This record gives sequence, C-alpha cells and structure tokens, in this order.
Amino acid sequence: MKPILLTGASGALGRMLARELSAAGMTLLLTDIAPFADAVPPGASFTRADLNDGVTISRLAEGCGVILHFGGISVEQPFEEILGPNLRGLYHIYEAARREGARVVFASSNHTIGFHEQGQSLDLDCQFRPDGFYGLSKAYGELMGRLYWDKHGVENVNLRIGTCLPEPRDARALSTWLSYPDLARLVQASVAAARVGHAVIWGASANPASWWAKDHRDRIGWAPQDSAEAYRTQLEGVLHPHEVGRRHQGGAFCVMDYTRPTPPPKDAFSLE
Ligand code: 15L
Repeated sequence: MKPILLTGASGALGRMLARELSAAGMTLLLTDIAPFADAVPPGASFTRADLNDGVTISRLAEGCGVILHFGGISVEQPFEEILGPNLRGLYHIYEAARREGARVVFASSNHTIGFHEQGQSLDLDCQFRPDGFYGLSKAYGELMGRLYWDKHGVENVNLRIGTCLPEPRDARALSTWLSYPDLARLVQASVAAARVGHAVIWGASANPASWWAKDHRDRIGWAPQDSAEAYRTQLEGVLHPHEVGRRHQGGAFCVMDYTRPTPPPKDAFSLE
C-alpha cells in the first residue's frame, strides 16, 4: 500500500489519527506548520510545512496514494487569515493529488451548512449555508473536490464533521458529536474503499438527535458505533456561552464575528 500524507498532523484530530492509523499499519507522512508534540509513531515521519508553499506540498505528496487533508484554520477567523491555508492550501493539495493520482479525504465541516435551523433534517441536497469565512472555505473545499473529480478523475471523500471531541460538552453536541473512534473508523473506511468518486459524508456518531440524514456512507461501508445520547441528562439545556438568540446548526459560529476592519492604506488622507 502506498504511503498516506496527513496534513494538520499536529492538531487534536491529526494527532489522534496519526496514532490510530499508524497502529492500523498505515505508512504515514505527517505534516503541519506547527511542530508535532508527540513521539512520531513507528514507520511515520514528520515534516514541517506551510500549506501556502505549493512546491513543498507537492514534494511531500510524491508517491502517496491518499492525502488526508486535516490542515488549515479550523475555527472562524478573519478572511485574510483563512485565505492562505484554507483556500490556496486546498488548491495545492488537489494539484498534488492530480499529479499523483491520489485520493483526497477532506476534513470538511458542519459549518458549511451552519445557518440551517437546529432540528431541521438535512440530506446532501440541502443548500450550503456557511456560517462564516471558515465554513465558506470548507464549502469551497467540497466544491474543489467536485471539480477535480469531474474534470480530472481525482477521487475524494468529504467528511462534513460535526463536533469531534473526546466527549460532547453542550446540548448542541447531542446532535453533532462525532467520537474519536468513529472518526478513526471513518477515515480508515475512506482510505480502504475500492471506489468513492466524489463523496460527502456527515461526520457524526449514531446520535438519535442527529439533524443529518442520507449521504454516501454506503460507498465506503462506514456506520458509526458511538452515540451522544448517554450524555443527555448532563447536557440538556447546556448552551455554549456564545450561543444565544436564534438556534442554528452551526451554533456559536453563527454569532461569532471575527471580521476586523481593513486598516486604511499608509498614505490615506486624514481629516485630522
Ligand atoms: C468545526 O468545524 C470546528 O473545527 C470545531 O472547532 C468545532 O467548533 C466544530 O466544528 C463544531 O461545530 O462543534
């Protein structure tokens, strides 16, 4: 089996995946702009790289059969901070995949559809309703996958991840939680599947309160095994501090405003 490139390896999900996938016998090339805090797992190597640097990303992907793209900004930020890692970086990943004939497994997010109301059941035919620049960059990533499959035959699996934490922390997560073991199995199934085309899968555990229905999971033979329901008594009524007013699926991201005013040019005319 060809090696697998994992971007975002130093993040919480990246570190967990590095551990689990290496234990499952995969040969991993790990990369991140931040140093890797753990011991590099057996058979793996770690290279620091910026997703903005297309030449390095392309070199790192040489000979890889799959790129697990978990890198980039993972929370709401001003547009200028999202632009490089999430938009330009994604282009570098897809160009590398096209050259290598590799499959891309993309960590997309529920923030692509965050402005749908909570409680509304969504299929894949629902509209993108991004709840910020971060969610918008993830929608762009899914559409990049659509383009590269249609135009270049680059296979891709887009994981629309909900709330991936060791344990759910608030009432919203009773619907959106994805356990670490379910994510690890989801990624393994995305790698192992014979044919995927362009697939989109809701990244949530088997939560009875889920808002997300049909997707392409049959193509990879994945079924989540965990559920947030066991946490219901302790979490019902617990809101994220930013989650106020109208309740949308993207929760606090829908009301966070990270837009900073664009500074005036240095030679701007001043009224003072
Ligand atoms: C995400 O996409 C974020 O990366 C993560 O920080 C969480 O906020 C998660 O979504 C969520 O919606 O709970």
